[in-house]
Amino acid sequence: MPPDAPIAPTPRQLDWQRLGIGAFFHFGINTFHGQEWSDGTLPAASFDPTRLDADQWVAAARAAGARYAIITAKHHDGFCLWPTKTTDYSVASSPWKGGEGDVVGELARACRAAGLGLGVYLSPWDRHAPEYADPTAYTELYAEQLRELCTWYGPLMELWFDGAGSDGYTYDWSATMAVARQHQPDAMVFNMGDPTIRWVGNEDGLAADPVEYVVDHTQMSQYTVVTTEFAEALYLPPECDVSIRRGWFWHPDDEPKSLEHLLAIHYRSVGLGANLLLNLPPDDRGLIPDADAARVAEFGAEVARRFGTPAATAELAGAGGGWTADFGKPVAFDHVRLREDLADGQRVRRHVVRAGDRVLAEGLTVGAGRIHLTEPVTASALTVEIEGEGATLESVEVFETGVRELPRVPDGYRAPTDRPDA
Ligand code: FUL
Repeated sequence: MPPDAPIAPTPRQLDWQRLGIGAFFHFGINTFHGQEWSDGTLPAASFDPTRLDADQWVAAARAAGARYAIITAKHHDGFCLWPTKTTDYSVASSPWKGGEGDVVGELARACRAAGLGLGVYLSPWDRHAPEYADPTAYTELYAEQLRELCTWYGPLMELWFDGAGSDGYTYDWSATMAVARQHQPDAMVFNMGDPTIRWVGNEDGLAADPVEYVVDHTQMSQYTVVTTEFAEALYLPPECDVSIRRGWFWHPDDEPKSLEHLLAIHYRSVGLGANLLLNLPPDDRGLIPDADAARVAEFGAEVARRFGTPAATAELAGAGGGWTADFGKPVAFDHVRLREDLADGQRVRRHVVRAGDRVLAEGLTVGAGRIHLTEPVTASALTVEIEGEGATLESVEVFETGVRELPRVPDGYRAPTDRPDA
């Protein structure tokens, strides 16, 4: 339920929402064993990418339209991709670069060179560390791991805390958050601790209308129905994580999703005002496979073709519920993108877009950016009716793409939160 008074985002949250797309890199000991969740006993000696090239990962991320990248610095198996001093279960014990390598460091450098933000995934659940059996000892270890990550690699824009496997475990989040606050106060915090962004609630990359930025709880994981309730409602915009493949980690017999599927995910995440975090798993050579790199390039190019350059951006006039979007001349289009002014909070509860008397599009959330496919139409102005106390439109743009049908999410991928008509 929306709170009575809108809750405003921080400028950092707004910046993050404007980034739109991020790339996720699941890479680690699992990559070399065809596993998703190994149990912390696989030998560090098996981590040995022959051609690891973080610039190639970043090039794929950029081709996908990503503006930030998040790496599984430590997944549930406890294997660390940086030469941590907290455990010997890390790259330092592997043959890769004679134990002198640092995957997080290489990605940090590549991101910096390409102007991408860097984030780290540090799994709270740790199946290797003996300390995990003792929450007090583990809190210390975990805080120290986060401290290393927060102080060795320059600015981080996101700290990704995955709830999987943690049910029933009591973490001392105050210690962990103190580290984050001290060293990376601007980083977004995903879903646990003192979160500033939240999980969308499925791993299919799909939001559903309405997309609420203000919530009083979040879901923790795909595998349980556990939720975290907050004492008060918080502004927590969602991030839609999904892998380009079935697996989060690379498997030799897996393959990338179709272009249509990826485009459908885009409409259902970015097109609904949520961020998209697209996982691109590097293979056992340490490279994004050619097929995946080619697919994201197609995806990024098609998104740019559709929504890169508007056919027109409207001059807006209005206030309250009734707005006129004037293009100054007749414009042909088949998509419309609306944005609301979020500086004081999310306020639009419902919207209707009309050309004359014809309803072209309607829905609930506008938020950071709402994309509608419309019938092909030529119009010099639109009217936009919005409901919501104090709601203000920021922009109305139209696009001429030649597209007549929304791409479809294949059966078997539809998230439980889907409404049948969404
Ligand atoms: C889940 C994990 O269990 C998966 O392995 C993956 O990391 C995904 C992003 O989050 O909760």
